[in-house]
Amino acid sequence: MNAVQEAAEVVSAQAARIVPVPKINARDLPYEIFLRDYVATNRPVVIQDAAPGWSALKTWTPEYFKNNYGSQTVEVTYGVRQKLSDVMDGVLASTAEKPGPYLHKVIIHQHMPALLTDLSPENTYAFPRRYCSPLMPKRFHRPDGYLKLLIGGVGGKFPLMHFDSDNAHAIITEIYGDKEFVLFAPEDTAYVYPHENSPATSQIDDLDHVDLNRFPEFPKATQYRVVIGPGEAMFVPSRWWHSARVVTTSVSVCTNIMHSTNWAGFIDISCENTGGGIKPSLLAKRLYLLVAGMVMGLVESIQRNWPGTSIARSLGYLSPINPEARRTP
Ligand SMILES: O=C(O)CCC(=O)C(=O)O
Repeated sequence: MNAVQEAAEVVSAQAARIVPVPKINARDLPYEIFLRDYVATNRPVVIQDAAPGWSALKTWTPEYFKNNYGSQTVEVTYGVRQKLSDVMDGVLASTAEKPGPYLHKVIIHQHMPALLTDLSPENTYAFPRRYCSPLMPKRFHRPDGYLKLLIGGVGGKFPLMHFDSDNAHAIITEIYGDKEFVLFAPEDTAYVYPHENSPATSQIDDLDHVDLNRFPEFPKATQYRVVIGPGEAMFVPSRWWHSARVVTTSVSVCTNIMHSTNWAGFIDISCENTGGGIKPSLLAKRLYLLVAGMVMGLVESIQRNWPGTSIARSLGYLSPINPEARRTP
């Protein structure tokens, strides 16, 4: 193929259908409507002004992290550990041509718990939170919500296009700067070329320069693109492929949502029988998860239908549908 043909191939890759992700202000998107129209239908949306009470929106700048956490050594990306002041220098020097580091391995409650007060009250759209439930099997139990800190400079990006494990939905709330998301629906999985031995990650790592010799079907995929800014939360439904790229130096947080809409898929994944044959332990696990899911579903509907009652308050911690329920002992 000559250079002209190559250029034409890149253009045709970029010409794949691009659809904007809807943005809706939180005042026009009550939580129940969010659940009904986006979570239950597994469609992406950006919620504007999703966490208006967060003081982080005023204080979390790159300088803030450098000044307050600069001496802390953190895991930046897979297996790479560095002092945060060095990471922040790299982030601030990052350019589209020479992207710096992208921090995505810091779990806030574990590594920088003092930051949690800046994220209070919690983003109400980041619920229900079955991960917090004591009924969740130990391996998946995340009492804190597993809130991740994400920081990158211009051109920096989350290292992989992927979908989240456990059939989880994700919600990423931007605090400082702007970040672009590109999403692909689960129906387009074949067109984004999952790795054979890692089926939740794509072989395509640069969406603007897709090699059509290797990935000829890519133009058949529909790209859902959106840039989010401070206060905006990107809802990524379960099994949706997503990649994130920094537009202007960016700080955000990310967590997962698990409830009735993605529970059946979670059971299938966590009880997958890779070896063949009947495995009684897997059948028992499946049965446990089915019953636990029913109990949590009941608790969620009690909280929805009788909010504020003592039964909703005393059971809410089994599957909190909002931050208040989570705090109930
Ligand atoms: O960097 C981002 O905003 C995406 C984060 C993400 O997809 C993840 O942590 O799984």
